[in-house]
Amino acid sequence: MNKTFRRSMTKAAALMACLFLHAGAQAQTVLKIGYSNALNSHYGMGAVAFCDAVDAGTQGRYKCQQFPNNSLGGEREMIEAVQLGTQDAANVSTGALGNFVPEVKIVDIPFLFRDYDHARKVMDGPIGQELLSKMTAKGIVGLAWTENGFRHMTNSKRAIHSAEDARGLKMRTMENKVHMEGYKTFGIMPTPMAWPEVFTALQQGTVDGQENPIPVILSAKLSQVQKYLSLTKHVYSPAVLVLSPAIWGKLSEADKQVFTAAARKAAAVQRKKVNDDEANGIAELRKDGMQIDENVNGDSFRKAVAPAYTAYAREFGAERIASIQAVK
Ligand code: EAX
Repeated sequence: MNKTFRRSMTKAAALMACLFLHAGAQAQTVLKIGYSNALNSHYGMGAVAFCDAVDAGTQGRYKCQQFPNNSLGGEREMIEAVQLGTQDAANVSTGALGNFVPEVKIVDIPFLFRDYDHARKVMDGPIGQELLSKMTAKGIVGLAWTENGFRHMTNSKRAIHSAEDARGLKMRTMENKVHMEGYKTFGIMPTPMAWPEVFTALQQGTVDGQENPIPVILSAKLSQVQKYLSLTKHVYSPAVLVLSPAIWGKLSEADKQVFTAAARKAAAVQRKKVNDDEANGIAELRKDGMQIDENVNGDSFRKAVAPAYTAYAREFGAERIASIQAVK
């Protein structure tokens, strides 16, 4: 055998091996999914449910690697990475999302939603669907609204029963203008900060308090650095399962349906965990030493925020706000 012949035989063998491998095992894509809470939190449980359903629905062609606890960065970084396609999926709150998709900011208005039933109905209905579709133009595929929960205030200074008690407290907020405008009417000093920095900031006293849903307060063990919890329920915090357009663009129609259904499954699992944490978390946090006010004077907060609704109406349209409030 001459050299050239031998070389082309080796090439042919390599090609055959390649083709054989392809026929034997389907190509597998591993999706990186990130979020800001622990694997056993509402976010983690939702992400795992999403990935299990995607795996099953695509016969193992798509699997996930979980990146809990801000391991891929804060929510702003994760959204940017999903746009770029350097991260495949994320479960994020709307905290930073409005800076990318201004239309979604409307759902961050304090005291817009009456309760969980109301919020979930709006997010799953035509208004929520329309907001998801607005993300596409910004390079984000919003698969389904998931959930963070109603936000409550914690702090290290004093019990907050009425809005007057909140006056003067320095509180970390998300990087969210709608929240900050609203919270100013409570007399607090809003200090925007990315979530990964919050525990240390509370520990070191850079801020007096923060606000987050029970599942986050539990998962992040904020009871170690905060004495007071008030169930202010001052704003609903939606979350969303987002996918990179780079992945979405590669999916067949059938796979797209699998991914969308998987995200809805994730939302159901996540909301169930929010319900469970709301039901059992208060007792746990009390056991951890927190002093908890379960009967906050909600009217004092609603009254305080009322004037801010003029600005919200100017920004989002009074009719649009009313159409959300009107959902029964
Ligand atoms: O999990 O930044 C925040 O406060 C958000 O609630 C975040 O999702 C925490």
